[in-house]
Amino acid sequence: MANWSARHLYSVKLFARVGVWKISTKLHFPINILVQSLNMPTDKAGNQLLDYKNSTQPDGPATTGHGTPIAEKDATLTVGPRGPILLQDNAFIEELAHFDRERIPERVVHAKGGGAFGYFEVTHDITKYTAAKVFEKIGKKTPIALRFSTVAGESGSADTVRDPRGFAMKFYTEDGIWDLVGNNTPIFFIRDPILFPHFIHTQKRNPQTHLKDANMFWDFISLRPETTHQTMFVFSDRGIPDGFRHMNGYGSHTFKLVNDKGETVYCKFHHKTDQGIRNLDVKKAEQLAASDPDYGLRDLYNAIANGNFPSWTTYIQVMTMEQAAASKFNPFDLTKVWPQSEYPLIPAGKFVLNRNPQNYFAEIEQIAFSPAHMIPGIEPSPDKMLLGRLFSYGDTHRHRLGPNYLQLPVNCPFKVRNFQRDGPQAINNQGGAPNYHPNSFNGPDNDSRAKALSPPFAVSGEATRYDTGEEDNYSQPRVFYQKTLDGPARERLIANIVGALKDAADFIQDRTVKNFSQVDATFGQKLAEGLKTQKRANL
Ligand code: HDE
Repeated sequence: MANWSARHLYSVKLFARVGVWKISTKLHFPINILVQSLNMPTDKAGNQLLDYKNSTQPDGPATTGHGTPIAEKDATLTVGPRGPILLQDNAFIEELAHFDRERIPERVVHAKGGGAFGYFEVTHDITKYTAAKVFEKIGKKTPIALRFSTVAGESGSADTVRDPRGFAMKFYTEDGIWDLVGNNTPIFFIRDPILFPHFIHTQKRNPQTHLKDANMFWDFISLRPETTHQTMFVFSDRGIPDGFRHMNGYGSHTFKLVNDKGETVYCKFHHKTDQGIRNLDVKKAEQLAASDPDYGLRDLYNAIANGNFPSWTTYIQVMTMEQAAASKFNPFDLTKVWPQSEYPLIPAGKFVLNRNPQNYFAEIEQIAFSPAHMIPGIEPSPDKMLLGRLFSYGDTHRHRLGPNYLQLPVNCPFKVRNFQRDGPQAINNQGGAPNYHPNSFNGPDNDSRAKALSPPFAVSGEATRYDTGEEDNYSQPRVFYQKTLDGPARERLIANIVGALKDAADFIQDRTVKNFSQVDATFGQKLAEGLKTQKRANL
């Protein structure tokens, strides 16, 4: 049994991470020729089944789930041609029973998304900051998975809505899985994780009407002005990226890096798109939402299937412990960026997506990211949002995918040796290895390298609940408004906010305008004017 498990896992992994690359690259050329000769559209996504047919042989008999051939696939077992159906028709019962269980809970946020596979390559030496094996030496390649998503909509919602985009990366390293679960924005709406379920409720449907509700959204935004920076980012041009390939990704949080001497620095991760930033204008995005709501998924699939592999360049920003202690702003506040003039981008590597999923459900729906999946050399910082997330993701996966979600092929690391056993769908149950620690029977033990790369750290302060709502909410948004955006971009920002805020109650509009006025008086004034014009138009 142990051998079977090991072989099974090995072959599944090989299939998932290596084999499919070979299959897909070999096949594109002949399929294109065939598609053209049949006068079919050349869109690879639209031709997926045709490609499948042309690359395979007829598959022999269909079987039941337990692998026995089925005599007649398209008819139930009945008494006479007009029925009734016999209970002994196991093939039929099994088919319906499985169908009844086909859906798993969709992600509570980031439900709509697409993803792909590829590799990360080190291009610059950052070993003076981190001993993480993924950054070990220039030229080193690590297999990766990446899932892109929108945040608020359901699994069937449009890809071209105004929303942050998820940018979740999984690195399959020899030291285990490292997940860098970021967004296309370097900041976030809130800085205390206790507010997250509330903030998300305002993005989702009103519990009575089951409709999106402008009052819920703008009420929360205006009552918690720490949302100002991210709200401005999302209502700027970058709020509707053109697909997933033309946007940057960010680790967003502050992390701690540890080098092989046990020395630590704080760090942020940035991934800049090599395709160039491209955004959709509002009209085009609305049209696409109606005509091709899966625009982002289709674009990604076709680009990769056509050998036009998207890539990104990874940089880090580094802050020493001393700089962090002396910093004027809180370096662990997720609503703030680290100014690049003070903390310049340091190049580290690049990554390429060169394989589409072989099966969406197995590899993308079931992929499970967690900020708690870190590897020696990369540690959490005191960022409260990050610490809140360390709990939430594993918890949601146990609910969505079950307690053994880490044994699914797309999630499993190259090697696991621990004392966890059993539970639903236990695939790698670790054979006869001891299931308790300490033991005298060759069970796994402590790792001195991991210990050295996890040096002790000091914490101090008085424990209480600190409401951080008023911690300098406007100075960075002011820089964004006055320096980052040019005149036309500011006008579009104002028009975009007016277009959404006009649906909220007057008192909420007033409070929101008051907040934005604290960023810049003209900004507030123009918003107020825009809202007035809207009202006049509606009379
Ligand atoms: Fe998430 N988030 N999040 N989030 N998040 C989830 O995990 C959560 C936050 C992000 O493609 C969930 O598997 C909390 C920031 C991405 O599968 C859930 C908090 C950032 C994805 C969850 C945050 C993110 C998720 C839902 C506040 C960017 C999709 C399903 C402390 C830096 C990953 C799931 C994928 C998904 C919780 C805030 C990014 C519920 C509690 C900040 C890209 O666990």
